Amino acid sequence: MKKYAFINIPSQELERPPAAAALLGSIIKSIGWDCKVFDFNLFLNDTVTKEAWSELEEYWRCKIDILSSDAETQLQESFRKFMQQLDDYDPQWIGLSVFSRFSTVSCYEILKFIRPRTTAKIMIGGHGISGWPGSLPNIDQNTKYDTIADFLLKEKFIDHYITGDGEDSIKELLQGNKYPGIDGLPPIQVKDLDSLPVPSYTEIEPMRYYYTDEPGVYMTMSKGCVRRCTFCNIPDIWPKFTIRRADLLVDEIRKNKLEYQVNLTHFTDSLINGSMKHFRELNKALAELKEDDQFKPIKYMGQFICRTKQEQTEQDWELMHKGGANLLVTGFESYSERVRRHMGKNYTNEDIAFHFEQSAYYGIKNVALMFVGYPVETEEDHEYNKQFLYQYQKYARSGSIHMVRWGYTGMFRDAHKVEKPGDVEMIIDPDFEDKFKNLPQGLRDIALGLSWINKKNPTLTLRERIRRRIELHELSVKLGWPQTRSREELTILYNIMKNINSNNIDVKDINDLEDVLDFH
Ligand code: B12
Ligand code: SF4
Repeated sequence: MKKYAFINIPSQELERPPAAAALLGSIIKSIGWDCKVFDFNLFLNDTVTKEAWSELEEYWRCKIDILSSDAETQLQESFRKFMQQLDDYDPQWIGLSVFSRFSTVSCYEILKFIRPRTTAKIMIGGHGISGWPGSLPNIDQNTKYDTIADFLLKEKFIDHYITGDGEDSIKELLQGNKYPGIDGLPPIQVKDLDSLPVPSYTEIEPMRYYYTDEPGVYMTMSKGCVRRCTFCNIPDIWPKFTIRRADLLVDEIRKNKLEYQVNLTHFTDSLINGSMKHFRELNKALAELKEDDQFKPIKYMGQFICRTKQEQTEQDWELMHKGGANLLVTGFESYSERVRRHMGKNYTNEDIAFHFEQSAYYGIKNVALMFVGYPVETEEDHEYNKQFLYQYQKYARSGSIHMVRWGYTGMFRDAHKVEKPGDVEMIIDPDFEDKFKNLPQGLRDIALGLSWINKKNPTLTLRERIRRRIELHELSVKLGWPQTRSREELTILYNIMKNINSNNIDVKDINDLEDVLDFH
């Protein structure tokens, strides 16, 4: 029987087992191969000191360009031990899962170690592989490559790569076929979510992870989105909204409870209430399951859209409560209706009030995702965001609003995508390369994403966006709003500002920024 080693790599949360490994592992087995999942992320965490782990996390996230000799030694030692496990398994194929742009540095480091020491064929996949190759540290001559995957293939670190969904393409590649997504062919979405095998956690049991409250697993109910908000890349990645049958989801939830003692399902969907019909069906089936005492603790979380009052009823909220809705990560984006309308989000502030009221009544928590410095945002719109913090402070204090996230201040992969005749005409800073030449390479595409100005709203400079971002941060702290990922975002903004040449920002601004970095 042919053997495949599926390797999960940093940087990824240690909260739950990696979803791609559990799913693709089962898919590989479904074609008659043996597949063993190795979570190198967890392995590394177990084998290096706390200090080295923190430093490595900074390295993966491109905050530092070089490792200290101690961290480097520990990393190499960890690779050596890990290689022993791989050798013991002796696979014909190795696959690395590159979760996001923060996994590309680790991918490169691992390949540098593994490639000369194995005869197995190597493939990579995951969202991170389409990143800009220059974000890898200490690579100079890479402008001739389109993506990290392209660079790694042409420089012979890998034999193949798969972009986009891996469910169908990985089977095709292993069976020697050409298929969309493989080695640069444009990818297509997974064909049928209902016919996929159930993910397996045998080698990555949820109990072994560092969960905050209780063990959980990720689960995909749908891909794509029913909306097309101007700033969002989801419709580009998954042009079609596809959804998996509710009864199959409930079967999997039941199985995860019985086999792995898992109560919490974290849906990976762009939005779990994309289809109200399907969402009602799911909640109804979960509510029935939860009538049995052993399944009572079952609950779920996921990304959610705020809907208008006409699209929902109070009974929907009651049903969600009965079905185990626990945490909704909701993209409200802005408290200015004008800004939201431009984005393509057409609910009113009254609808937001209804959403929070119902959430609070039924004990469902929210994470509010917000967007500071959207290209049409004026000072008046910014004031609305401040008002949001005052108006809903009671929910933030009571825990019904679990956290707020203010984000990076308008970071676009393709700034021209948000253009609309009349009010958005984007200009990318022509001096970008020169201004940011001292920036750590890994932050370059983030900085580039921020280096725009809307010709129709020219006072909204990067500096002004960051000022608003900091103001909202400070007000959130003052009013007792818990925040998520603030440190991460502000440190990156700080690094970017610090490395701008002639940016007209005086030292005081930077010191102020440093002050706010010191928070909970
Ligand atoms: C849940 C989630 C999170 C969670 C959990 C993250 C974790 N596990 O550590 C949280 C909220 C913490 C998070 C954080 C981040 N995330 Co996130 N996240 C997601 C989300 C919603 C689901 C991911 C998931 O588990 N999907 C289900 C599994 C089965 O799919 P998958 O891992 O993508 O794998 C599929 C393919 O990529 C491919 N594949 C994967 N591995 C392999 C390996 C091989 C060999 C092959 C052939 C194929 C293959 O096949 C799989 C099946 O189709 C996605 C969006 C989405 N809907 O997918 C964004 C997403 C992955 N995140 C993204 C980003 C940017 C981030 C952050 C960098 C954000 C930030 N600025 O901090 C961080 C980085 C996290 C980290 N630890 O480094 C981007 C990645 C884009 C990119 N090019 O980098 C996405 C796509 C969102 C987006 N709209 O752009 N994230
Ligand atoms: S609703 Fe959310 S996931 Fe869908 S397009 Fe808008 S921002 Fe993206």
